[in-house]
Amino acid sequence: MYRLDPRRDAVIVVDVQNDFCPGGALPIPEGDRVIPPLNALVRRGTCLNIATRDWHPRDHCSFTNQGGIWPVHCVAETWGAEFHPALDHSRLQLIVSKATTPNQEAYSGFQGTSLATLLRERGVERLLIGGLATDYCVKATALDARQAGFEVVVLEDAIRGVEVNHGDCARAIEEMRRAGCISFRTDQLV
Ligand code: VGL
Ligand code: ZN
Repeated sequence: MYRLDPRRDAVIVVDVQNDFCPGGALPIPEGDRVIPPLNALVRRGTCLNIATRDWHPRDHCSFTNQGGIWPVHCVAETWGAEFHPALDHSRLQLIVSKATTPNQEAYSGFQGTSLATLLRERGVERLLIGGLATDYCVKATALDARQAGFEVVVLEDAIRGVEVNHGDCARAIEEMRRAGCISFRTDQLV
């Protein structure tokens, strides 16, 4: 069991957007399976609920048509960039958009945003992180959170990965663990 502390905990829902779920432009296998456990957690209302979103311009450098490695995805103000309709976004108190300029990639919710400052202003010390994708934005956000001095709990039943290469998710989880992240299932949180 792992006890939540409303005074110092925040949930970060990473990139639960249409394009990363089945039917989207960059679908992550079982991407939508992260939604039920994340909804259950944000609906408790115990912690500050934050979401990040990938929010790219049309000509973002990560797109293959610009020389990048990903298909066009999460273009700001389009369906693909919207939160998945099953995600209870009415419970989200802060939304952080990232990778919003053409020439910069940002997998981490901390990169080029004011997330660290926002968290410190609210007295947050510990982050419960779930969402998409384990081997990209979840990993980058968790590692940056550790660098910024936050405790990190990775929600192991509420993450899914792209797995471009076999073993990427396992390696990402190991990297997060080595950086001091711990992991729990959402049903272990009390
Ligand atoms: C992501 C690939 C490209 C992610 C974002 O949210 O993990 N992955 N852009
Ligand atoms: Zn992206």
